[in-house]
Amino acid sequence: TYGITRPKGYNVSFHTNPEMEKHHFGQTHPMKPWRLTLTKSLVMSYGMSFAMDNYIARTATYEELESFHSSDYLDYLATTPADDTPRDDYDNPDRPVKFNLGGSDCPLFQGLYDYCSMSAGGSMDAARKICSKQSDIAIAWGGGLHHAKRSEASGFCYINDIVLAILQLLRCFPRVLYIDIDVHHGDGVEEAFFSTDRVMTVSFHKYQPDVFFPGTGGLDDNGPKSEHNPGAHHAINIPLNDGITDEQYEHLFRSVIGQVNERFRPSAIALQCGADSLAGDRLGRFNLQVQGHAACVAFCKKLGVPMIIFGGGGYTPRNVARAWAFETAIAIDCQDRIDPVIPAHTPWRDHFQHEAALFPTLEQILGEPRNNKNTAKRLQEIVAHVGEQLRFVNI
Ligand code: ZL4
Ligand code: CA
Ligand code: ZN
Repeated sequence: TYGITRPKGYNVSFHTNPEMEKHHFGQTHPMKPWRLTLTKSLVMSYGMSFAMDNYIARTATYEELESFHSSDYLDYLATTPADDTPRDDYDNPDRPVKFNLGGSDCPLFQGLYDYCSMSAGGSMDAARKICSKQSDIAIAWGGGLHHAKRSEASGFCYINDIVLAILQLLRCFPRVLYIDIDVHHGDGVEEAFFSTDRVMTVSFHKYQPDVFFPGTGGLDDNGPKSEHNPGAHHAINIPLNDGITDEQYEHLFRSVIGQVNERFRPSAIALQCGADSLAGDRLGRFNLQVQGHAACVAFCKKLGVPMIIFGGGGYTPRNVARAWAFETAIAIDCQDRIDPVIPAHTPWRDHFQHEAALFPTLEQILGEPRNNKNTAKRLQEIVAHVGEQLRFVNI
């Protein structure tokens, strides 16, 4: 092995479900659950499993899903064919699209309900380990599906595992900080906690209404200010442009999250680590390297509060696996001891020999950089606006 040992003084748990990884959204759909298999294969090849508590995620029960979602919606979701149904039994093009289920973004695929309950089960298990203090950091790469609404699927997300996990955390912690570094706006989580001051949401994302999904999350969108809403000013949005670099993003992240931490004093953190903010992502627009993306995880860890780390987007699977494996290393504090050259015995080196020759390390990712359209002036305005919002926040 690589001599990876347990971190001293704290515990990390790793929640996965190999059954979840086998599901398919369809041949050319960008969401590939097997990126979770790649991630786990890298984590195991490095010997990181020895430094964590490893759990096979439970499937969340209907009652658990009902703590956020409506029963109308869940009932319809549950009518999707089980894993073992032959395809032609349900592949009905005339089936109406209800609750946004069945379009090209959120297709009805075989085993969908199981896939959703496994994703949610992993995130809820992670939350329970944090609540019981058995884990200080709990990792659920199969979660992070931030667009799902109470009664609606949206943007490849059907069940909002993050909302379910935060609802668990709220049973034992007074204040939860939600941070979202996926390239898309974390609209479902933001909306779910619009009316409480016990959750603050902060999303960094590409923002260009009518062009880039979902089109919400402007700088001035800070939660409804109507009728003494305690949740007002508790939604922070960091709208960005194409091509943001590691240096800019890291500086912005430190300034924003540093200020938020001082003012809101979270008792737990929920961090969505969507890897579609990396350079070369099939859907993303940013220029982040693994180092820049992972610096966000390292910064949050240093705040010293218990934390759940979720996955999310990420559409260039080998880059996703690199980032999430490196971020797992940060969680167990072995990032300076692992060899950045990906071990020769990982299954993915066998499968992707060509790429392994060109990009043999964890940090090096494939993809052309994009033109940077973020000016220093605009980023300063953003930081200033966050400071103004936070003046309304009193704990
Ligand atoms: C695809 O190739 O912007 C779906 C979706 C399926 C297969 C073949 C069907 C071809 C790109 C995306 C038709 C595809 C038309 N297939 C998709 C407004 C849209 C309507 C749907 O990371 N068309 C919708 C959602 C976003 C839209 C992003 C990010 C999730 C997350 C967390 C969700 N939806 C325009 C697009 C393809 C597809 C190719 C696609 N969909 C790209 N962006 C979207 O935040 C997990
Ligand atoms: Ca985001
Ligand atoms: Zn995304």
